[in-house]
Amino acid sequence: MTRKIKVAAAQVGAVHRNAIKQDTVHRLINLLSSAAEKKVQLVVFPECTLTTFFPRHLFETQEELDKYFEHGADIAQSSDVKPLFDEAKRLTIDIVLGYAERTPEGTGYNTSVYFSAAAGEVIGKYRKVHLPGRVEPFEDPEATNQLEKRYFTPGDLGFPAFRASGLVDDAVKKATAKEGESTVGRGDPIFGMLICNDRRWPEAWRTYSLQGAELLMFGYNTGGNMSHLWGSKPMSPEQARAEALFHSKLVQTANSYMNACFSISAARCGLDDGKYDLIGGSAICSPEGHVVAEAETDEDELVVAEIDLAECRQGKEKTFDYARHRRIETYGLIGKQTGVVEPDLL
Ligand code: CDT
Repeated sequence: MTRKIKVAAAQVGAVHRNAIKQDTVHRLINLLSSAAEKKVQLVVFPECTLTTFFPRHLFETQEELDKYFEHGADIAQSSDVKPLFDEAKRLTIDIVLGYAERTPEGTGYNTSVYFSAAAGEVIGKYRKVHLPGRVEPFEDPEATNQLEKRYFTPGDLGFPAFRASGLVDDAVKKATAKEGESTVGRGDPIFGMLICNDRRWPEAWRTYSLQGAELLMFGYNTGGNMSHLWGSKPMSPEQARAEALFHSKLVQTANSYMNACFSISAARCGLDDGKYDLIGGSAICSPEGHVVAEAETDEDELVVAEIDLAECRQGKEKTFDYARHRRIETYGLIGKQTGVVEPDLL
């Protein structure tokens, strides 16, 4: 049995602070057109795709900050972004889009939605749980800030896996399932979304794979030289960038393997405003931990692969057959302790 889908990461290069949102959306539509030419069924766009990565800036007024957020309950109806969703529907391509969400109640979230072309609407929503950086900017004026803890509230939706229809042939549905026959690995594909820093947290991946996730998708904005945040080990900007790329690939390949799922990562990259370096490295990984396709540039680029979700079965049924091998009676600390508590001193 095969469960093949043609998927793509839509990597997006520099988006400057003064970029006009409609122009950026136009770039995304161009990427979608290339995807259609290649018969891609699912495209993943980056974190906060629609603007520059604004948490690096300190804004004086709420009005200035709010220009970077999408307002209203349904992103697919937001006037600036609707053309992208309309085009996705017209081309019958599902999309994942990351954006800054301001709810009608005024809360700010770093959000991704899943738009299903078959359903003609958003069927999945995820709000970033792990917000990196700080509330207050650094005193050093040379430092690049990461003010996500200032501008966003941690996601309140958990890690909700969901199924999307219209992507694989012969998916077993509730109505067609035969009584007594296992439907595991035969229904519509099971998906999950993460956002950037979440990809570094194994608990997030595991919560999805416990729901049978076959494909995890995430966008990211990862600085090439964030020495103020990453640590103090002396490194050249080139070494720091190489290290950031290495860790990005490491967490994606390792977690794909340990959770027996495919993954797609999509970078916002390039030099925003000619000076803020973001790594590229968008990639599609297999459940055995291999990179099957990856970006070659730090610009707008479509990274395409045909993946067969049936390949998840090996890991899910052998090494990582959770029902047979997990020992939850020993993992209690994970659910009840946040920080580190060391053993008593000798
Ligand atoms: N956007 C985001 O989450 N970026 C962080 C880097 C900043 S913390 C040094 C990431 O984990 O890639």
